[in-house]
Amino acid sequence: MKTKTPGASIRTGTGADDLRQAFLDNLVCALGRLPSHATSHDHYLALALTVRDHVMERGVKSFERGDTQQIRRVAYLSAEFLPGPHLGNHLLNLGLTGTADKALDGLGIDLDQVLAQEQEPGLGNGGLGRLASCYLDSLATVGVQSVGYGIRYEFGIFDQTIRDGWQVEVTDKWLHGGNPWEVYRPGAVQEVKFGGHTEVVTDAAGRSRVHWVPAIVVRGEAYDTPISGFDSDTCALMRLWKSEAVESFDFEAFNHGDYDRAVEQKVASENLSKVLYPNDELHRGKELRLKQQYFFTSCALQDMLRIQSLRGSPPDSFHRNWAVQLNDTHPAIAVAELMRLLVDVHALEWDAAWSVTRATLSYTNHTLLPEALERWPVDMLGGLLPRHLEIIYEINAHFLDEVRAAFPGDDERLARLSLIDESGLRYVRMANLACVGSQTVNGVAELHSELLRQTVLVDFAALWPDKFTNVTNGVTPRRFVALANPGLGKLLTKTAGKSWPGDLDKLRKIEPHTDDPRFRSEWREVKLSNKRQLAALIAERTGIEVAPESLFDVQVKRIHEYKRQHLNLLHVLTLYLRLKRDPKADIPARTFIFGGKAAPGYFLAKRIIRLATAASDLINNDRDVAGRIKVVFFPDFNVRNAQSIYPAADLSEQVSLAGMEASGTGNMKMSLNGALTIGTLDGANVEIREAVGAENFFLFGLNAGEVVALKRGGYRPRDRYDSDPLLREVIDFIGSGALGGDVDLFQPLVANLLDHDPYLLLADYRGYLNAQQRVSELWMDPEAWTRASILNTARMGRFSSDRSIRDYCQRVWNVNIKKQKK
Ligand code: B1H
Repeated sequence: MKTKTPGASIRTGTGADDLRQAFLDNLVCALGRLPSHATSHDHYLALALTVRDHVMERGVKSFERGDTQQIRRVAYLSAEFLPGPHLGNHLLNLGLTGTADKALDGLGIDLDQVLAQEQEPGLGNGGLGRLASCYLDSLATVGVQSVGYGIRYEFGIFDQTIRDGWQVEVTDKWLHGGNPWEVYRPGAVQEVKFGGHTEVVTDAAGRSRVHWVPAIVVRGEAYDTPISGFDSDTCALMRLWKSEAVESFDFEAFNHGDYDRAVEQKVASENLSKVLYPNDELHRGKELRLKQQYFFTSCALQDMLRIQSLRGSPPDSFHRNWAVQLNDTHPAIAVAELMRLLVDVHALEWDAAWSVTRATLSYTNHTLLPEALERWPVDMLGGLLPRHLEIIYEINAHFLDEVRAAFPGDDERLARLSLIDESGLRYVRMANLACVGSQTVNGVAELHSELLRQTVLVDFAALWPDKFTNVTNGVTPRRFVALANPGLGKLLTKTAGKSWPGDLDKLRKIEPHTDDPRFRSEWREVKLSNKRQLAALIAERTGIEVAPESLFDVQVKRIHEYKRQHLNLLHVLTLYLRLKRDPKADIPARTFIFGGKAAPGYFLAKRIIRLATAASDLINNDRDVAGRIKVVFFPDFNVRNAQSIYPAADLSEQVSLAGMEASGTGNMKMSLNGALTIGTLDGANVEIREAVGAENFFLFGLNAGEVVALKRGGYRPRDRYDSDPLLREVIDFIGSGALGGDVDLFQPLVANLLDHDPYLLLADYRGYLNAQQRVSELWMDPEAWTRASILNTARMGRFSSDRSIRDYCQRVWNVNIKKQKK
């Protein structure tokens, strides 16, 4: 930390010759491959190492600046990150795409083929993990010093294949070909304790301290991946922790011939970072998951304290050096862990430590779904983290005193606010812990933040109204427009100038061109070309031929009942039945594209996939509807595939039941790429509609208030079925066995809809059909459609994740950002 980095570097020249030479050096010296024998994968590794040098150089220099200036850094604690393939994105950010192309071309190597070699790190389930990665991208871009802390899962989210129409999970092996982006940090190793008991001891100063005697200690090893910013000299760091045994071997057991026991402990320790839990928005209460959460949170906080001390700052000013954001409650144990580190390890008084903790941490809530709210049995948490349970009890005692003072005699409120749920088996409520220990609490879209204050966190909002704020999610326009949709990018640059990727409000500049026929036709040409490319990919992956000129109607996201992919399928099958009845019906050609993974244990979600593939088989092979409708289930929806799908979407399906989707971010990505949305007043749809204009958005369905009222009034889905012949026909069709397979295949879905329908599909069915009719009508007027498409892109500037990060800096982190670039 004391020696300065040299001003000039040796290997990071930015000409094509420099790049080519560095590439060859890496191929031969780092990888030991002769150029004449190298494979495309070797080329990828060599180019990645070359580009990493450039990114690292920026990273090191920006961290050094942060140290000398003693600025407040942001630590984003997240159990998930979904960065997507790095190479193309770095080239874009560094402005080196053309140079790399030229450098490789001189060696007869095709850059696209090289880019295709990268295995993406699937270290997340969906939106929450992707958001974390968009935020690191934007932190680097706007010039905020930051570290994203998480887990280096050996196996990330499974790869999805479709066999006989069913989802089959295949183990993700992202590390098998080697990972050129990460750098192991031997200096940043941490120890993490589990189990055991606590003792009160007297320290050298004669002060009583709690000493935790663990049963097990695990090593956390840091792996750094630099995240570049767009046209920025700042670089973010993604620091992921891998668990290892402290002692790689129990030699005593080994020497006594007990080989199994000798490796047992090692295996158990390594298991902590072995695999990502693939449940999106479902808390299952598994002990290994709690261990994972504590493991990475503890490593992160200890690492921050280590850096703090290297900077020469005392622990009681921790909050001046670090703003720590909790990405949902997955790292919420940080509240107790930071207290433990400050009080037990760094000898701060309780009250001082509490002030520091509260001034450091902030909490983002990402869901209102009750099944996602994390709570841990007191016994489990106490067994694993005995000291933390003591600390949680003490925090709770202080906190409940405060509540009693504010609301004397209100025991019910006290019970609701308590960190411990005592209504039956006792649980620690992680959202309550996060609220109490945080400076600021936010939701991820205006509606969601409002509903948070009115429902899940209503008692906290009454107690501390000023703690609550909103930061609407955003997405990075670098990856999701410039990189994913270069055709559109070129047109935008030609029309709005080249600064739009770093200043997305500039997209407004295309609005005056909306009525220019030439611009419109260029716009259509870009979309059509993206659709042709997607059609080719669909043919390659599924064997299905689709017409690029048809309306591409897209729903890609995790499969979940609340997201209502089955409502979309009700529409698909309704159209099919209509075409069978009336072959001349004036319905424009459509291609319905579905994609998304179901949690492996989520029975109904898997049936929804099966319904989509059954509809696909039936419809695509029925000559009566040939040229009219097609249905595709695109397997293995991940970041790479998303980059091919979003740019080709005409219609973006955002049809969750109002009040259920906290924000959504796919909605933003598609609208930015010129898709029109059909959607409910849910999550960020509300703000997207406001931004793009109600006339450029197909709204339908109950709003959140109506949903509550309908449920309260005793909703009876069967009444809807009985009174609506079209609905009856389509549901009967699904239940009839006509879709192929076993007659009972879809009974569970049908029964669920008729007897429960928890997400009110039958209530929204008619409204949805009507909105789809409006979609078809507008599509038949290509000029009007194009106009609406252009306006979507032009008005989506505020959904750049750069804006979200600026909001966080101002409303949450109290961090200054460098002046916006011109
Ligand atoms: C979101 C999750 C989530 N909300 C638990 N909650 C998980 C919860 O593995 N787990 O235990 C994993 C994920 N993910 C999503 O966050 C919301 O549903 C979206 O609406 C939102 O856009 C996204 C980012 O804020």
